[in-house]
Amino acid sequence: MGTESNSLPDATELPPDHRSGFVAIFGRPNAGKSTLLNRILGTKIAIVTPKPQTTRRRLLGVRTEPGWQIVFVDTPGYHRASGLLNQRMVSNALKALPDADVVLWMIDAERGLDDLEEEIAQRLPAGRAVVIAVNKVDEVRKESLLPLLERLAQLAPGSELVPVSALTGDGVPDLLQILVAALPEGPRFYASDTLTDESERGLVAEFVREKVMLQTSQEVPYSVAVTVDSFEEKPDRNLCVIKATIHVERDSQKGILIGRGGQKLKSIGSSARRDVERLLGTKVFLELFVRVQREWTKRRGSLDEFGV
Ligand SMILES: Nc1nc2c(ncn2[C@@H]2O[C@H](COP(=O)(O)OP(=O)(O)O)[C@@H](O)[C@H]2O)c(=O)[nH]1
Ligand SMILES: [Mg+2]
Repeated sequence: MGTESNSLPDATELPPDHRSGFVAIFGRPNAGKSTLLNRILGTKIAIVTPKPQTTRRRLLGVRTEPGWQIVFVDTPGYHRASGLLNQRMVSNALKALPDADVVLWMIDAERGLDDLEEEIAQRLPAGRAVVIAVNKVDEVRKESLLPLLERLAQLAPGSELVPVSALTGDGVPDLLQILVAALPEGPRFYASDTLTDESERGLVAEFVREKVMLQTSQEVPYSVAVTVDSFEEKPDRNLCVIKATIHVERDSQKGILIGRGGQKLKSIGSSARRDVERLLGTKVFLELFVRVQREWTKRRGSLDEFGV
C-alpha cells in the first residue's frame, strides 16, 4: 500500500546524517507487536485480537520522517509450536531476524516472564542491537516493573529497555528515538509515502480474518484462511466491489461461520467492510463466501496457497 514497493525512493535531498534500517518486532504471542506497529504508523495495517497467534506471516510497515526511515517487520509470536501451521508461523518469525539491523523484543509486562523469554533471549542474533519494549505498562504497577526490568537486563545484557504502552502510545516517542539512534546512516529504502509492502487485497484478506477471529471461538479462529477472489474498483461511483472466501477445515465450521439465517457471516462482513472502507477511502461492497478445504492447516500445499 502506498506507492508500489518496487518504486524508487524519492530524489529529495536527505540530510547527510539520515538514518535508515530494518527493525524486526519479535516476541511471544499477544505481547502487542501488531498493536505497536499500527500505533507507530498511525493507521491500521496489522490485525490485532486478544487471541494468541493472530499474526501468521511477516508484514512490513514503513515510517518515514525527514531525518530517518524505519522499516518495521511485524512477526508472528514466538512459541513452542506443534502442528504444521504453527511451525510455519514460528519459522516466519525467525526469518525476520537475520536481516534486521535492530531486534525490537516486545515483552508483555502484564503477563511477566517465564522460560519462553529465556528461550527467546537465546534466539537473539549475536552482536545485533537489541531494544526491549516492555509493553502494557498501562496495566501494571510501577513496583512490579522494576524487578521485570532487572531480570530482562540479565537476560539480554547490553540491550536498551523502554517501558511503553502500545495501546495508549505512552513511551512510544522515546522508543522511536532509541531505535533511530541504533540504526546505521543511509538513504531511504522506500518512497516516503510507502506504508507497507502488503497489497490492498492482502490487507483486505487479513481484515476479514481478524473479524472471524474476533467473532468465533475454540478452534474456529485457528482453522480459517481468507482469500480475496476479486477486487474491482469503480472510481466513477467511488466504490470498490470485493469478493472474498473464508476457507475452513470442516463442514461444522462452515455452519458456525454462516450462522443461523446467515447472521454470523453478515456480522463478520459488515464489521470487516467498515475497516476496509477506512483503508481504501471509498465505499465498499464486500461479499463473503465460505468454503471447506479439508485439513488445510496440515498440508504444506494449502499453507503455500494461503500465503502462510
Ligand atoms: N492493556 C494493553 N493491552 C495491549 C497493549 N498492546 C496490545 N494490547 C492488547 O494485547 C492483545 C494482543 O495484541 P496484538 O497486537 O495482537 O499482539 P501480538 O500477538 O504481539 O501482535 C490485544 O488484545 C491488544 O489490544 C497495551 O499497551 N496495553
Ligand atoms: Mg501480531
